[in-house]
Amino acid sequence: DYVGDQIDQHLGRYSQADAVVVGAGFAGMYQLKRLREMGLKTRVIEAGDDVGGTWYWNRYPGARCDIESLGYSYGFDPELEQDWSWSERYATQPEILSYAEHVAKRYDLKKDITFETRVTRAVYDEDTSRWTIYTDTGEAISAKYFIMATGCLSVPKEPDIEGADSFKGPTYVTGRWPHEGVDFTGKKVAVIGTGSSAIQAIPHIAEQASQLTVYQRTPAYSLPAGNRPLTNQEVSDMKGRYRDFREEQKYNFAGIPKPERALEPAAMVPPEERQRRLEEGWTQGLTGLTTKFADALADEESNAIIADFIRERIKARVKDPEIAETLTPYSYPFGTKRPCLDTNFYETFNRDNVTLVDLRKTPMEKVTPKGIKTSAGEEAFDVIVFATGFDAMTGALLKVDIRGKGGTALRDKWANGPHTYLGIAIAGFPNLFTITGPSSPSVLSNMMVSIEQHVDWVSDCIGWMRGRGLETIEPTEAAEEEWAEHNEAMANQTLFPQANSWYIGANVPGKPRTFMAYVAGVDVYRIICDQIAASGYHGFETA
Ligand code: FAD
Ligand code: N01
Repeated sequence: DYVGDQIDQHLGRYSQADAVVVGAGFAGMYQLKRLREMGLKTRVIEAGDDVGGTWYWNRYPGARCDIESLGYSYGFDPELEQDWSWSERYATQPEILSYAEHVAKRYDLKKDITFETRVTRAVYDEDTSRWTIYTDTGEAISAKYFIMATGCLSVPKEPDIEGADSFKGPTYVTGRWPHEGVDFTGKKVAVIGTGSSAIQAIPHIAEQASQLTVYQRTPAYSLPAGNRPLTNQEVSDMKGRYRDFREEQKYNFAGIPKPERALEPAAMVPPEERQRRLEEGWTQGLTGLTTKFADALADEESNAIIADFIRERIKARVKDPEIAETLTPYSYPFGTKRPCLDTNFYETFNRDNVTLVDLRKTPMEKVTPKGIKTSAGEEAFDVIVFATGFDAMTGALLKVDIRGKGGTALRDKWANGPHTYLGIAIAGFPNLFTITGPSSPSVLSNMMVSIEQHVDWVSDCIGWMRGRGLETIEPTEAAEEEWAEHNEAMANQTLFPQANSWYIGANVPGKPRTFMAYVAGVDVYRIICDQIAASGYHGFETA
């Protein structure tokens, strides 16, 4: 590395910036805008060849948002929200990507973004209090502030199925879908997985493929999306009250103001009223059912009322009772893995060209050159689609070799699971900030709301430091430890730890199991973050 550095210096591939931001998804784009407005020379480095992050990479058929589009958008500029109009209740991936393009153009962001470039390594120098950030194109950038806006769900999980590379036909990963699309017409297709991505893609693939076989390990709880075009009236009503709505988003549990969370636990709600609430919640999207009882995610009996209701509805959507039973989830409480919204997912299994394989009964053995082998035998396919998820929360952070004070590797520090202060900063890694990092509410919320809150907090913190002539900021070990304990205590008051979810790293073999999101809500979390800033950054050390 030393020799490489010397060569780079000699060739002049060292550059200077005030801040380097990694990632040009919604987090990196807004971070660039904020820092640039503060007068910082900012470079954004992005692996893809355009902006949009998640919505750039996940181009699989049926990909769309499951937070209502009027709320899944930036709130930082009252003019931006007036000059963009969403067309459907839940926006498609292409529409969200064109929104990202629109934002990039409006604020002229691309001039400071270097595309098709991956950050591979970052080293903190205690003598200069600066980071050197290295890229796979041989550039090294020296910067005072180093911001990882690399996404919670941006690194597809490495295939953990034996022989995954041996298949002779084409394979596709939902999170790295080809830009030109895939034509499944006349093909015999296998889809592995039944998480959110698979649930969106399967109905579309089934319409094209001659034969589709779905390999399911754990059934999901999925609710009907009830997607539809938005009326002009709905759009203009929201435009009339957007400013109020943005405030409601900020001080709501999940950044989704409607429906409001009930205050009573299920036990206090009479049976008829329970039923009324469940039926109402069924049509109200992602948080429709979890908001119906105050203890929906904390009490097993309360949760079971909701789960039973969903199970009945799933069974009513599938004609063959055996297939219906296989698709019905029992092994974990509702909401402890991220719930899904679907359009015709369950009905797809009523089609003659679709088969469901229950991997709990006939476990996956391997992928072969011809197809897939389970304990029941081998099946040949033309195409395999891996909808097997992501190395979530820590994947993108740990892919970069980040070295803090004393040369400590972040990978070593996090060997037993990620420790951060507020999900934003890490002891021993001064001036490094993580947008929606582990131990922040991030993935349990409307991420646009969480992203904006983090970017604003980080930008304000940098502004505060500059105003005082401070060079560095980092959390104390004690503050980090206290935050970790608080996180764990909060998670343990809920049912979340009961599921083998990606929230706890259970989906990636060998990954340490810790609950990686802050469960107390974005409203509570925002207040904590604001109070910490107002106190002069309690829990941080500055120099
Ligand atoms: P990303 O959009 O993931 O952007 C991170 C960027 O960093 C990527 O472009 C990546 O290429 C780049 N990057 C990473 N590492 C490096 C590196 N080392 N060098 C250079 N570049 C790098 N959230 C919701 O709230 N509602 C939804 O409905 C919703 N739907 C989703 C659907 C899908 C299919 C997925 C995968 C996620 C969904 N999410 C949803 C979560 C979504 O990730 C966030 O809403 C949001 O888009 C994240 O933005 P981000 O900028 O933080 O990260
Ligand atoms: O990934 P997942 P995803 N053998 O991890 C199965 C967001 N998102 O890409 O549960 C066999 O949820 C795995 O089975 P199991 C959202 O936050 C949102 O679908 O591990 N099967 C599971 O069924 C979401 O939660 C939207 O037993 C294997 C599936 O693959 C997150 O992204 C759309 C396997 C993976 O499901 C991730 O969703 C898409 C193996 N070896 C994504 N390995 C919206 O709608 C994994 N599986 C907004």
